[in-house]
Amino acid sequence: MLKEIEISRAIIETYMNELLESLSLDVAIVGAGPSGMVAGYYLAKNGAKVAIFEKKLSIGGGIWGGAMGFNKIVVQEEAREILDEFGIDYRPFGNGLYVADAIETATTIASKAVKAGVKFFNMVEVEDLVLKENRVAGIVINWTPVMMAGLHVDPLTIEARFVVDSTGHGAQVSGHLVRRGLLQVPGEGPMWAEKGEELTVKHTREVFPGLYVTGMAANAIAGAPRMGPIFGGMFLSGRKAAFEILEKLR
Ligand code: 48F
Repeated sequence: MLKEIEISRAIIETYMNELLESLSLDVAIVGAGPSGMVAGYYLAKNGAKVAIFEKKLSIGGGIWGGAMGFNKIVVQEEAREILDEFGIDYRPFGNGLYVADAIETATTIASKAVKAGVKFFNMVEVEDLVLKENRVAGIVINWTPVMMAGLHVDPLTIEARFVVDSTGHGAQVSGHLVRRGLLQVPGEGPMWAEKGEELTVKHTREVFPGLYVTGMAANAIAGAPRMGPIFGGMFLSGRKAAFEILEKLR
């Protein structure tokens, strides 16, 4: 017999156990876009305890819509090996460019990240950082609907050895240090695809003790150009952050 409260119990117990298990992490990634999910995948695959917090209901960030809703993405030669790592199909388009399906890309990266051990918490917004002795030591979380409704509800806290700001164009998590005068975020520059792609990987780094930036957030912090719907830099940025953090965790 199907009992409604048993269905409820199954969900509540399982979710709460995962949340409890994630109160103390090696790495808390904020934002389930391409750079955050790729970082999570490589971290978890190599033994780190990692969770991704995403404020929207859907994960995938800017992947789904390709460009202007045309749901294809472009990846350059340098990042093709990451499509291969995930087993995402692509088609050569000449000039060192490859085209992949946005839906396959988002779902495959998400699925491989979950299978590697990443815990996803969607509909959870990171509203602040934990800062102790001049080091980022965790994140402050709340339900997205609470934030949207502007309700006066106190948040919860997750402890992490490293936090990764993968929040995209707005570099929202780094913004919490900006408003305390601890960091500067000039914002991304206008479109220049080649430079933007190169710089997003270069600027992937620990911008404050305990805080890494990836993807478009890295360019926003450096005032570097946006690049539009080419995604190789996002993948390479996520992988770079993962391996640097893994090194530091050791
Ligand atoms: O924007 P997004 O896809 O970040 P990315 O990894 O990739 C950028 C590309 O999609 C694209 C591009 C390609 O060339 O330029 O734009 O840098 O994903 C960022 C995710 O972070 C979530 C947001 O909803 C999105 O899914 N996010 C933003 N702020 C918060 C957050 C927050 N405070 N808490 C939780 N999630």
